[in-house]
Amino acid sequence: MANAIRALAMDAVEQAKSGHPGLPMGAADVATVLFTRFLKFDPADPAWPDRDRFVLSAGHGSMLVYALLHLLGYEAMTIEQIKRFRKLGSMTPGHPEHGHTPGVETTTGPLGQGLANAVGMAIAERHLAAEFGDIVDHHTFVLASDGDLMEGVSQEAIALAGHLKLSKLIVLFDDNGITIDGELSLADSVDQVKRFEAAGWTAVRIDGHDPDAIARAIEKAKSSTRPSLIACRTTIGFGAPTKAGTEKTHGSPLGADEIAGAREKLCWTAPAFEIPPDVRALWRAAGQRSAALHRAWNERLAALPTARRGEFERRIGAKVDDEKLTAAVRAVKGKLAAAPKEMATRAASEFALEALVPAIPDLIGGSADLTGSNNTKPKGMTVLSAADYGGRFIHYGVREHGMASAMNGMALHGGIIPYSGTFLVFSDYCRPAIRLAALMGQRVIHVMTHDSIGLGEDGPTHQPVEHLAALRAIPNLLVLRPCDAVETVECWQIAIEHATGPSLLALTRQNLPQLRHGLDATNRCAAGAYEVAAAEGEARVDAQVSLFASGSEVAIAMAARKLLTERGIRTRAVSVPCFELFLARPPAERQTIIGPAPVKVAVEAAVRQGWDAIIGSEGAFVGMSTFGSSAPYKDLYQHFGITAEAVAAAALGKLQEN
Ligand SMILES: Cc1ncc(C[n+]2csc(CCOP(=O)(O)OP(=O)(O)O)c2C)c(N)n1
Repeated sequence: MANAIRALAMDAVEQAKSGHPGLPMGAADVATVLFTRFLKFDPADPAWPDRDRFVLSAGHGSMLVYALLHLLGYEAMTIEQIKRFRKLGSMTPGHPEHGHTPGVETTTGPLGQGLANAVGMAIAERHLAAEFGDIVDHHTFVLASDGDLMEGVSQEAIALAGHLKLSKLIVLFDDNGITIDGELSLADSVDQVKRFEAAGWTAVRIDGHDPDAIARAIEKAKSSTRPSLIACRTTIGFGAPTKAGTEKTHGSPLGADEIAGAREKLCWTAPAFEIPPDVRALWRAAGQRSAALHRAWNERLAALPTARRGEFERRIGAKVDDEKLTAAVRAVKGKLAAAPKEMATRAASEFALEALVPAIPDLIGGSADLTGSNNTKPKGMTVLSAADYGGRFIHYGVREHGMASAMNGMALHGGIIPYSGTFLVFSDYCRPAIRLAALMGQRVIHVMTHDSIGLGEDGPTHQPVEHLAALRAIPNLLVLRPCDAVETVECWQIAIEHATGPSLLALTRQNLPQLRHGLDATNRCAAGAYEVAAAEGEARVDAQVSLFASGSEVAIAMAARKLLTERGIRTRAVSVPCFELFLARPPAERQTIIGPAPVKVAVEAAVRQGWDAIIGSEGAFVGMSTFGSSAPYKDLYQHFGITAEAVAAAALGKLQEN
C-alpha cells in the first residue's frame, strides 16, 4: 500500500517535470499506517467537523497528500488530477492549498507554518470540547520535516503546545537527515527528542519503515497526557536505487532510469499512474474505516438539545449571530453618543470588546505578552489554560509568529474567531502567518497597538513607519486604522463580519478626541473612506482642498481644516480607515469621496507609499520618510512636522502652485 504512494509520487513528479518525490517516498510507510489504522476521516465528507486533522507541514511533499486523497477515495482527487500535478487549474498545485483541494486542512509550503497551525487546531479542539462536550473529540496529526523543525516558529509552537498540554496533538517527524543542501549535519545538530521533551512533550525515536513500530508509537501517543513527538527515522526517496538517502530525491524528478530501478526494487510492476486492483481495494476499504464513527457522531449531534445543536452548527458553519453583533455595536455607539470619550483607540477597542466578547462566543482573544498594552482582555474574560480549556483568553507568551500561526489553525479548525494582540511594529514577526491567512481567506483578527511615532518614548525600534504600507500590500488583508472610539467599534464590526479574510486593527497608544458625534446607525467605515467634515459654505460650491487621513492623524486633518477655513479656504476632511475597502468601491463612488478639489493633501504618521492611489502623485503628503525617535509623542509630532500647521502649509503651497 505504501508503494502505491511512492509510485504515484515519482510518476506525477516525473510527468510535471518538477516537484518533490523524496518526502512522499520516504514517509509513505508512516502515512500508510496513520491513514489506514488511526486517522478518523470520511472521504465522503471532507469537512466533517469531528474528523482528525492531518497537516502536512512539509508542504513540498504535497504528492504525499494528493496520493493519499486519491487512494482513499476522495471523489475530487481523480487520477487525472494526479496526472495534472502542478498544472494550471488542477487540484494538485505545487504545495497543498486549503480551500482549493478538498481534504487539505491548511496551506503549507513555508516551513514551520503547518506545525504551528496544528497547535491552533489542537487548541480549538480542546476549547470546543470544553464547550460542546463529546461531539468534539479528535486528534491533530502533523507530518513535519527537518526544515519544519529548524524554523524558529517551530520553537514557539512546540513551547506553547507543551505548556498547554495539548495531548491530542501528535507530530510525526520525518527524520531523514537530509535537506536541500545535503546532510542535515551541515547545519544542524539538535537532538529533537530532547528538545521536545524539554518543552513538555513525550518523545520517542522509531524506525519509520517499520509499520508495527509506527503503530505502537501512535497508539502510545494517543494515550499520553502531553503532546507527542514521534521521530520516525526514514530514508528520503525510499526505493530509488541510486538516489535514495540523498538530497537528489528531495526536489527534482528522479528520471526514467531511476524510476524503472525503483519499480524493480519495490517490486511494483504496474505502469505509471496505475494502481493494481487489489491494492486499490485495500486503500478504498481504509477510506471507509471511519464511516460507522461518522454515523455515530451524526446521532450524537442529532441527540443534542435543539438550541445546543443549533449553536454548534452556527459556530462550526462560521455564521456570526448578526442580531447579537448589531445589538452590541449599537450599545457601544449609544454609550459613545451619550458620553463622548477622549481615549486611545486601543482603549476604545477594549471598550468595544466589553460588549462584543459576551455577545460573540466565537471570539477567542489573546496577546503576545502585551495584554495590558493591547487592551485585548476585557474584564471578566477568563484565561484558556491546561487547567481550563473553556477559557477564552490566551496568554501566548512572547511568541508573535507562533501566535499568528496558531490563530490561523484555530480559524481553519472552525468554530472560533481568533483575535490577538501585539505592537504594530511586530507585525513583521507575524507576517508569514498573516500572509497565509490572507491567502487562505481565513477570518483572524490582529489587534496591533502602538501604531506610530505616537507611542513616544520607546523610540524608533518600536515605532512602525513602513508597516501600514507593507501590510496594505498583502492582498486580501483588511488594514483598519480607526480615528476615534466610534470608528473603532465600527472597525471591529467589519473585522468580525469579514468572513473571507484576515483583518488588522492598527490602534493608538495616545489619546484621541472623539470626532463622530450623535448616534450613527450606519457603519461609515465600511466604505473604507468617508467625509468626516464637509467644506464650509454653500454645498454646491466645490471645496478647494481635500484633506485625507487615517487614525490619529484625522484629528490633525480636522485641525488643519479649521486653520484653512479661517483663512477663507473651503476645506473638507476625509477619514480613510481602510484602503482596501475604499479601493474596492465602484469608481464613481470613489471619485465622489475623493472629490474634485484641485488640492489634495494626505496626512499619516507613516511613509507615503500607497497614498498616491487617493491623492495622486501630485498630491501633498505629510508623514514620515525616516525612522522615528525616542521622545514624548507630542514633541515627535512637532519634530517630524506632522502638525495641523504643516498640513495647512502644504495645502497653501499647493494652492499657490496652482
Ligand atoms: C520558510 C521556508 N524556507 C525555505 C523553504 C525552501 N525549502 C523547501 S524544502 C526545504 C528543506 C528541505 O529539507 P527537509 O525539510 O528536511 O525536507 P526533505 O528534504 O526531507 O524533503 C527548504 C529549505 C521553504 N519551503 N520554506
